[in-house]
Amino acid sequence: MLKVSRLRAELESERFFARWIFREEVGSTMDIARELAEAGAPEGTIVFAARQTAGRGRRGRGWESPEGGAWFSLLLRPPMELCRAGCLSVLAAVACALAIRERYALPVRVKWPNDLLLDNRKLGGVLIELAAVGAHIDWLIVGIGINVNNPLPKEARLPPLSLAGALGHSIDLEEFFAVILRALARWYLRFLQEGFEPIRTMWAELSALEDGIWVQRGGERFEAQVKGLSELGKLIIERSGRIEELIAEEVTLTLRE
Ligand code: BT5
Repeated sequence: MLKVSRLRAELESERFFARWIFREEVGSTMDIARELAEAGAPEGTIVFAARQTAGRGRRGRGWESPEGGAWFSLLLRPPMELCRAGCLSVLAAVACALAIRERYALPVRVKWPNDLLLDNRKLGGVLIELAAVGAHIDWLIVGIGINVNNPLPKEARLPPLSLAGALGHSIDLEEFFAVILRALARWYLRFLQEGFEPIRTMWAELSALEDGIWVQRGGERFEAQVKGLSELGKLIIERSGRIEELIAEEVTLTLRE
């Protein structure tokens, strides 16, 4: 069980987190965060759940969330255009990967747009949901799921892995949250001040997409070479000699063996 008072104490100096909501069990933390966002909750509102009964991933996929893992949603109100939303998914993945690398000395990598990988196994993922007013973001919820001490799904798109599994022992969940949340707050505030460039640079160092990839887009599947990340967080690829940009919502990528 997450000890809420301890987590609060760990993050006392972190002014960014405006409001904390803890639940034992929810359908999805995304739904609660969305209701709060629509009711005008401030940036920095965070919703945690010990377990989710209907956790979700991207594109209608499910997310298994039994007790022992880190399942939460963070409400942001970045004052920017909708076209920059893709940057936030990359920001969240990069911040989590760096935090885990620093604290647990594990070589976590990021797979655009939203996976956290360790030895090509899936440690966690990021899900973004948002609403716009005109061309601007009204609210944006960063949903993060990371396998920590929890049992893993029997079947998954990528072989799953937990931090406890990687380290060979269970870890202190409150400390884990504190490490992750601190990194998210720092990178987000830096993003607001300095833009996407520092994150893009880190992404290039952490990316698991070094070689060729398979791209699944609608009914189409093709091989491509990764060239980098655009200023808007889109993936730049080369396909049969032509440069294209991929939009996160439209594609699923597989690493080429
Ligand atoms: C993701 O989706 O990776 C985004 C996951 C975001 C989950 C968080 S938890 C807090 C917040 N509340 C929510 O309801 N969601 C967010 P995607 O790339 O689409 O991966 C989904 C796929 O991963 C599934 O189809 C499964 O194959 C696999 N999967 C499900 N549960 C998993 C787990 N615990 N660990 C590893 N893989 C899993």
